[in-house]
Amino acid sequence: MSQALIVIDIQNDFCPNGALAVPNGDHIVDQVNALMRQYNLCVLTQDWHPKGHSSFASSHSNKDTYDIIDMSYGPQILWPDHCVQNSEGASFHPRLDTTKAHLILRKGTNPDIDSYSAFFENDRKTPTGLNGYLQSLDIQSVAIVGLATDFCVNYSAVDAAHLGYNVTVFTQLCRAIDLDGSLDTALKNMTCAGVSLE
Ligand code: VGL
Ligand code: ZN
Repeated sequence: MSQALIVIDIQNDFCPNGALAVPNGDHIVDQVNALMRQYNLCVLTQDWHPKGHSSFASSHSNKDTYDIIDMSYGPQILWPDHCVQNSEGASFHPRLDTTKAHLILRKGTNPDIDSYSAFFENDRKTPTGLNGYLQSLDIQSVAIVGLATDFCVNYSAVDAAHLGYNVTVFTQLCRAIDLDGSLDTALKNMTCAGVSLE
């Protein structure tokens, strides 16, 4: 059975001192590098927002970071400006071994829609193309690691399970933002969707 490893958003802005720092986000890098050597197919995702992205609190008047607003596609948490295209914060962590990547998928590029999942934007229907890519290579199983457990890893894993992949998330190789219990909710969502948490 063909397997792929999907490495989610190991970027400077999600690591200590980054704009949307995930506690200990950088602690997983060396083990993720080692894990990539065990897979024949590795996909890296990169959160890649244009300046003024609609998911940034700074793009809305009278809104604070972590407020939730109603977008046409549903509720959206407002984030600090992060992973702005071509910025240092959007670059991969300097120790991440990007030479192992077969595909680097940039997401969140549409100014009007956020994209947590590697498969669909937050409207839950605009595809990123990753499903077609994996299908064309006859991949049936995916393992997922990276940042953050409760947002981009969670959404990617749940979508992958719904698309019919066998999905494993290596939780030790993920780190969470954990806003208002979001980590617990994410772990439950993933389990409900049939994702194996290891
Ligand atoms: C992420 C919030 C906003 C993530 C990306 O990678 O989990 N979270 N953009
Ligand atoms: Zn983002």
